[in-house]
Amino acid sequence: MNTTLEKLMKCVESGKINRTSPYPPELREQDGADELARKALDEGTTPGEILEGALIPAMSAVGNKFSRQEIYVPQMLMSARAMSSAMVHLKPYFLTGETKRKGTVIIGTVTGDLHDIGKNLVAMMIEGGGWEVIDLGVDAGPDKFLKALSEHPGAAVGLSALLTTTMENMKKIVSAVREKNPTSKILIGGAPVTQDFCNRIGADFYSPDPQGAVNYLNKLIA
Ligand code: B1M
Repeated sequence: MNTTLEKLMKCVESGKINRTSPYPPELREQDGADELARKALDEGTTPGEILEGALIPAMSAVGNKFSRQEIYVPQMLMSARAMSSAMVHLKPYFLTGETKRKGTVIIGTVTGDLHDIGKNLVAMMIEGGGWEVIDLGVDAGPDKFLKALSEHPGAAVGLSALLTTTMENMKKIVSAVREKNPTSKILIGGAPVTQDFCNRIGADFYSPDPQGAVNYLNKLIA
């Protein structure tokens, strides 16, 4: 692996977004994920190599640390932001189809629910895992998911809910998706959601944290 990718990986893991980011102190006034992703491209590293060689392993390490409760939400958010600042440079190559992603995931917080901090984290971790993410935002109901699925046939669907009242709305979305797109996999999460609830509404997978969602998606294409 070349040194630019090693530095990029370290910046994403430690949440250093760009040169002006003060954290971590030992990297102060050095390039961050933003500048290093640009540099790697200028050196001739392909977007796929940058994703596979730096961003995915860094986000995977961060996700696993979070699952083991070795780091907290703010640290994971900083890493996700660093990853996003690198992704800005890679996105044009994905949009032209020059570089392929693993697949597409349509994600949203369900009908009636405005909580999006956890959903955004999950979306960023999935993107960092090499997937294209279509984010429907908050208060997303069956119609929005079906419309997005018609534009991205075969995509997986991710549902998030934070309220015991709105988690019940997941069932309607699961039924609508099953009826029109029976092959689409549906994963769910959010603080009040449980494995029992997942079984009850007929979703395919429940994850309590972002890395579990990424691992599940990766297994689908393994
Ligand atoms: Co609200 N709120 N809130 N709130 N809020 C809770 C959820 C609550 C537990 C607070 C409480 O009473 N103790 C409570 C719910 C009670 C219940 O239903 N059992 C509650 C309530 C009642 C409400 C309102 C009804 C309050 C009111 O107006 N009376 C109202 C509802 C508005 C609505 O949605 N219609 C409301 C509003 C708000 C704010 C707008 C003020 C704000 C949201 C801001 C935003 O999201 N942009 C807010 C917040 C911030 C919270 C708390 C404090 C924090 C939620 C959060 O962001 N957690 C929360 C109390 C708490 O949790 N301490 C609370 C951090 C986030 C990283 O975790 O979202 O769980 P989380 O996501 C995790 C996992 O769950 C998982 O991965 C993430 C990272 O680990 N995950 C997935 C999430 N989605 C996943 C999807 C997956 C896989 C994993 O696959 C697809």
